[in-house]
Amino acid sequence: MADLLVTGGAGFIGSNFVHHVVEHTDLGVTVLDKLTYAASRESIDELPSDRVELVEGDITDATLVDKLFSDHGSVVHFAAESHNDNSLHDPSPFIQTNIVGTFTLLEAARKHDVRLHHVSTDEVYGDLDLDDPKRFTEDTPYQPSSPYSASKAGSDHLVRAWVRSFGVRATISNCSNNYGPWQHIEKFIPRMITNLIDGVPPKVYGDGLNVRDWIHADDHSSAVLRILEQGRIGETYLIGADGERNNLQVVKALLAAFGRNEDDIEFVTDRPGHDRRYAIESGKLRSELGWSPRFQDFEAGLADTVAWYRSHEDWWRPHKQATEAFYAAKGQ
Ligand code: NAD
Ligand code: TDX
Repeated sequence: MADLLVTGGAGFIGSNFVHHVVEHTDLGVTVLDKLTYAASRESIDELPSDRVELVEGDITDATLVDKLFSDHGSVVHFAAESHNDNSLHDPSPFIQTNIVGTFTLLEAARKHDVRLHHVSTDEVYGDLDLDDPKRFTEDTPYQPSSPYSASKAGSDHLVRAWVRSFGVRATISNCSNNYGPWQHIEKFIPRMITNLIDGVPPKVYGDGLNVRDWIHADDHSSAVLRILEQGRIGETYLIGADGERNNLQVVKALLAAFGRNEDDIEFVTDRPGHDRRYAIESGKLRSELGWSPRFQDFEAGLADTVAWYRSHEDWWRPHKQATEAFYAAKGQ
């Protein structure tokens, strides 16, 4: 019996988390993943087979979930539809996976008294104004803007209700924007890096002044592991690494890394309902659980990420054309 079940462990952050667990603990891991377009077997293929097992399946499959929960003491739940632009195009899989899927896991956690950590996003809090000195805290009211963030907010509410009504042993974390290896090229940073590799200008939505609070996926992983091991049941922890940058700053850093003119940017159609700014105050996690991020220098982490995409072209190249066709149809 493996110790830990990780849903979505073949996706971007889930696979980084599985690597982190293999490197920093003795735990055995079962990955439950539907292997959607966003997943990649390659991301976990090279991990030792006596430590990591992949089960291909859907978190909305109650029979499969029940069986896996009867065999595992702890679950970390990453599986989700994760891309805002896709949720504006077709919200349906977001409701199914993010809400019905989380419900399915909660029912199994209740039945088998399994410890569950639910991975969520800062987008549940809506957005902040650019000149607002405030950052999100665990007490910020929920005000999601997109079908994606609304579905994640719904899943968070379900987890809290199952803790309070049924005594499920769960914790929640809400993290800011991640970057690092294995991120699908539909997302901002890998899309811009792979454009630049192809000699195509970065495509920035709207005026490019939208702010995201960047954290390396390995720091997100160390925080989740810490919460799983030491977090208080029923509590929510915000995860962030003080990485606020606007999109133009990120793109200019990438242009510099490629030795290109910093004005070589294409401004494209804005995202409907585009959140202006996210910013995380992670004091509770740091003071209560003693966590701190390892990647303190965003520009250095970005340079590592550029190098990773340069050396993993075989992995992303087959998806580039279809990804760009999706955006081109929307003027992006
Ligand atoms: P991702 O899209 O890269 O990976 C999601 C994974 O879930 C994929 O492997 C996919 O196959 C799997 N999956 C999807 N539907 C499934 C289903 N029905 N059953 C089983 N597996 C399914 O996403 P990500 O960026 O790695 O995000 C992981 C989690 O972290 C999500 O819950 C997301 O909301 C949260 N999060 C992401 C970020 C970010 O910046 N990417 C920030 C904060 C929180
Ligand atoms: O081509 C682009 N051009 C652009 O300007 C893309 C793809 C994005 N953007 C902008 C939109 C956002 O302001 O870049 C910013 C980041 O965009 P995404 O990578 O799509 O991330 P975001 O919408 O902020 O959501 C991410 O962080 C929170 C993850 O995708 C979510 O899963 C997570 O919950």
